[in-house]
Amino acid sequence: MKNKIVMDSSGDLKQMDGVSFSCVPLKIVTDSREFVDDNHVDGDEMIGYLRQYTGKTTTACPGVGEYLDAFSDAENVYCVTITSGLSGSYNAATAAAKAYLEQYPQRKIHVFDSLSAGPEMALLAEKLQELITEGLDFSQIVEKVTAYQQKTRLIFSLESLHNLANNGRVPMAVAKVVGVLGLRLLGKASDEGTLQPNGKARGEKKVVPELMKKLQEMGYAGGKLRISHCCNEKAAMELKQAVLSRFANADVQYWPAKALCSFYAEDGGMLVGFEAEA
Ligand code: X90
Repeated sequence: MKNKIVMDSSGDLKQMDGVSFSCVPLKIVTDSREFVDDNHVDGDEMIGYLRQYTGKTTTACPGVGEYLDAFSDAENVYCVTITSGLSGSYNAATAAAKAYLEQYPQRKIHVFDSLSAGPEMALLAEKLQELITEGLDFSQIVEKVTAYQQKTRLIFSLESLHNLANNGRVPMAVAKVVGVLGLRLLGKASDEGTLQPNGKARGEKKVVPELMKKLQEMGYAGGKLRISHCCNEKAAMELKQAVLSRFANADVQYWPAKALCSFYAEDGGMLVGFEAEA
């Protein structure tokens, strides 16, 4: 196998066409159950279980061994992880890359710290897929995807930050602001790859118009846009329609978040990755 894309499960992709691809699962762990975020986990069932579960829940990033298994026997590995600002996944992948090169010095591997999550990671994987298919060599691909990453952004709308706060990923004070009177927290991935609140939507109806405003403020001008949603296909569809009515030729897709992003984005949450012009 010549080229392979490896991404952790927070990228919300199950498979990719025309390229070798592996998704390395994170885990959601409760006292009585463990949900491995692979292609078999039933996200809706997990959300249902967690709704009635009152104990402590944590998450775990993939281990070095899991990354090594995913790198497998590829000559060129391109690995994309969730932000190192919120997870140990990037560190595990980097340690695995080091071990891989020690074992196979003639092979090549690059680990991209997405500084993001969900659909922005998917955009990076799609760019890798495109450049691999065009037949570019390893160093050109790394250079182009690194440059591309400067143009991609992530924004989101969250109805609850309970799990983020309980797991120390946002300050409790930020989480407390939401969860009142249908308020949704809007935010973006900061340059450091952490969660940066930047607005509120009062009620579900305001979410799509507010996200449209944010998109345009942040330089979206009709490029690729990807949406992951947690049990909120309605809002994802509405956002797609709103984007297409403003930018008729935009390439917009949406899909359900896998388990890790569903756990943190929670019921109703929506993540939007997009290409910015500026
Ligand atoms: O290593 C682990 O246990 C995983 C920890 C992941 C924590 C954050 C996941 C965020 C998922 C929520 C909103 C988007 C925030 C993105 C900021 C960069 C999605």
